[in-house]
Amino acid sequence: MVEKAKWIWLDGNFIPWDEARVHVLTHTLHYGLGVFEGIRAYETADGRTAIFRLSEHIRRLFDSAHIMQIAIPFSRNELEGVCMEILRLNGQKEAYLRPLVFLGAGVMGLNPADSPVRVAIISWLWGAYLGEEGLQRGVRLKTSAFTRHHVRVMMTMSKTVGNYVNSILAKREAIQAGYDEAVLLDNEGYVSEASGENVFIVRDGVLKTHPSTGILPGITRDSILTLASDLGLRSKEERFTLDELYLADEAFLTGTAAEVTPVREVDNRTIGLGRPGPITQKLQSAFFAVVKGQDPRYQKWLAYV
Ligand code: PPE
Repeated sequence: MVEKAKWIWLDGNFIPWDEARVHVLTHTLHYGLGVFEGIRAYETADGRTAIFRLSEHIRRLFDSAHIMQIAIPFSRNELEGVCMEILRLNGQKEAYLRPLVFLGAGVMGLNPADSPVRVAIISWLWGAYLGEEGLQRGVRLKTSAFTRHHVRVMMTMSKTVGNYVNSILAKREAIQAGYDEAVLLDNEGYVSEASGENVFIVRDGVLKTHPSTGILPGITRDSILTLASDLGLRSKEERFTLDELYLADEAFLTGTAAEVTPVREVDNRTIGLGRPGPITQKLQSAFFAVVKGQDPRYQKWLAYV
């Protein structure tokens, strides 16, 4: 269960956590058209709090809404300001921020043109998404029987609420089979993404990840590609097959919630030596140094509260 904080921001006001309720006619509850973000704020080494890549996340929220033809009744600046303010009001040094844009109550049926657009921002403490042990020692993945969204079925660049039913089906299937996380293939059989993360492999020192088409192009994925290049590592944004994943020297997942989580096994095949490899470890520590404000080159990615 999520640990309660004091305040939630809803439609322009901070209200007590327990009062942030919605009507059962809320359109998004019925049909899944809504968009959201996940953003992390970290306590930096000097004791301050910084939100990681805040403007990129809020920009993606607006991009998601644009794709879905939802007009957000606030500006990007306003929502960035709320993300800063909610951490102060809730007294959170570290938190996961969840902006959610949803269609409110009133209209039923599949033309939501007149639905009120509502916006919430919630902040709570979220530890290691795939477990502390997973973050340290690596997780076990299962290939899902469910195919990831095809670009003619869903808009994959939009972080749309309804897109996540496919993720839930895959995640639950993996957990029930005793794995930590699901990896999904696209309709042609290439590795696309995990239920809530992008996937990277490393072979002979070269990184590979799915091109940004047909997946959610993660902000963590982008950060890792930048860090890798600055560390002098070669990366390719190229599709790869499941056998390539099995044969990787190293593999890892990236996401705001999952951060940089090593993969130690896929479908009962050990990846590399079955523990986080040297490049994964290097990128993981580079990532944590950046989010904790210890790398002056990436201060531009931090919005200090
Ligand atoms: N793919 C999917 C499908 C996805 O949901 C995420 C984030 C990513 C890739 C990575 O994107 P980014 O966070 O920008 O690096 N998943 C979010 C939701 C997790 C949840 O369970 O809720 C997240 O990590 O915040």
